[in-house]
Amino acid sequence: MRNKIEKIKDDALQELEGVSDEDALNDVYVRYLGRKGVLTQYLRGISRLPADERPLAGKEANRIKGIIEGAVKQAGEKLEASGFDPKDALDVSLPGRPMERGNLHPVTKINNEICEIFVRLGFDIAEGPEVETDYYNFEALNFPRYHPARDMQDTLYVSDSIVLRTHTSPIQVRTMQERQPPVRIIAPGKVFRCDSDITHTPMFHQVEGLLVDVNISFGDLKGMLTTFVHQMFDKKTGLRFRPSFFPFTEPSAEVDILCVICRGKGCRVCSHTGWLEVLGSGMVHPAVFEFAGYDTSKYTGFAFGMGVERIAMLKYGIDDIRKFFDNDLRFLRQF
Ligand code: 2U9
Repeated sequence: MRNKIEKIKDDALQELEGVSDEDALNDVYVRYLGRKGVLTQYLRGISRLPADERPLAGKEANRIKGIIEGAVKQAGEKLEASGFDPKDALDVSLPGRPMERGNLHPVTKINNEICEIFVRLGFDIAEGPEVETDYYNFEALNFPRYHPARDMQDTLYVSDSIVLRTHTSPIQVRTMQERQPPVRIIAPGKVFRCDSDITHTPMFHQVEGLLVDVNISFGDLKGMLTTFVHQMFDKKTGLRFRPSFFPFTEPSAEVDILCVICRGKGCRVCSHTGWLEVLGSGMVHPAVFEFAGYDTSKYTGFAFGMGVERIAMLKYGIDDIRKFFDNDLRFLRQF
């Protein structure tokens, strides 16, 4: 009996030595001194001993109970004094997490590249509001009242006469209203259209350009845009001007480059035509000059427009425009 009670005491004291938080201390207390604890059971067993052994065994057991209770109390005081709980541990000597280095969004990069090329060619950058009136977005650009582009299916209307701009052309209209030629500006910015699939998003970015002066010809337009394509892609990139139609330019032409994937042989990317459309252009329609109050007998000019995401897709070989807007860092980190 005596050996047994000594062992209970030694075990309890050893366990109390290793206690490092309040939960562990409570656990030791319950296992030794609780209602079903080892020592409590031992005390109950004394009543089954022969009558002459009971007084000594009881005395000894109570002495050990006092020792364990004292040790529990001491361990509790020690924990409280240290105020330390390993769960809250903070190792201030650990090195900090390295700062991640960010990078520009691919659309911002291509937008900057386009703008830099035209700034080097002598263009100024102009800006304007994203919420526009029907007048600046359509009327002053010679869109007939019932032109399909004005339809709700393409245009995001704020009210009957207020729209989210569908192109950055209103910037050029506002600039022409403010100043007389010579004008040589590019207009970058967000535009909005009610459209969504692998090549269209409801918001995308455009860079448009306008050059107005005396004696400006279609030859000037071709020279300027050929220089742009050679600087943006590659000096050897073949290009062609294909007749097109826009209400605000006449004549109009779309510019295609030789497919960047198959170099003209024909593949899935260029729909087996060998060519990829990169931008639209044309000589400014006299009606647009009339709206701006420019003398059409004196001035001519050319304009052009391109989708920034489309140029980025062609340059980086991306097949789905929506990847630019998913904000997936695994995609964005590649640029
Ligand atoms: C004024 C006069 C003329 C801007 C132009 C285009 C041709 C054109 C498209 C390219 C792809 C839009 O993003 S896109 O869908 N743009 O093809 N834009 S000429 O002409 C102007 C602009 C303003 C006062």
